[in-house]
Amino acid sequence: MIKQEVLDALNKQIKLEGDSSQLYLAMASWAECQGFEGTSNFLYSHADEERTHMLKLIKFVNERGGKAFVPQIEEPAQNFESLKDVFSAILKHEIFVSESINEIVFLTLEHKDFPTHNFLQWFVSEQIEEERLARTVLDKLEMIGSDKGGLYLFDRDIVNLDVAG
Ligand code: OFO
Repeated sequence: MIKQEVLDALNKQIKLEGDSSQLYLAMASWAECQGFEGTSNFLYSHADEERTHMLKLIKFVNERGGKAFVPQIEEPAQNFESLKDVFSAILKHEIFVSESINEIVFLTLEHKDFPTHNFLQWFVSEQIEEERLARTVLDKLEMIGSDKGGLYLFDRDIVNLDVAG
């Protein structure tokens, strides 16, 4: 049976993954309205990925004899200055999510909860990938600056960057 403290932390993480999904969804919608079709598709699909992260946690908690808490949907940021602004916010958010995962991993060690520790390794690897992806995209956007042609090509080619699981 899973310890209450670990259960609480996992339920908090469920909410964080749900919030992540909403954030990507709002960014996708913003990008779509700005005419960045490739970027919006990338972000829509990422919103779905975040939802699968949330589901993974919900199922694990329930399988381990806990009760997953399905959180209320929070309103994410809706307006962004630029694509660079979007991806800076993504990187900041993913670093925050990684820290949250790392804290739960630490908690599982304190409680000698090795099954949860083992389960969370997937999230540890996933966060490395998500941060890497956000940094790669951001580096490209830094190079492009406000060059319209560059942004057009970026939006066309971003589909090739979506390698996160
Ligand atoms: Fe769930 O990986 Fe991003 O937040």
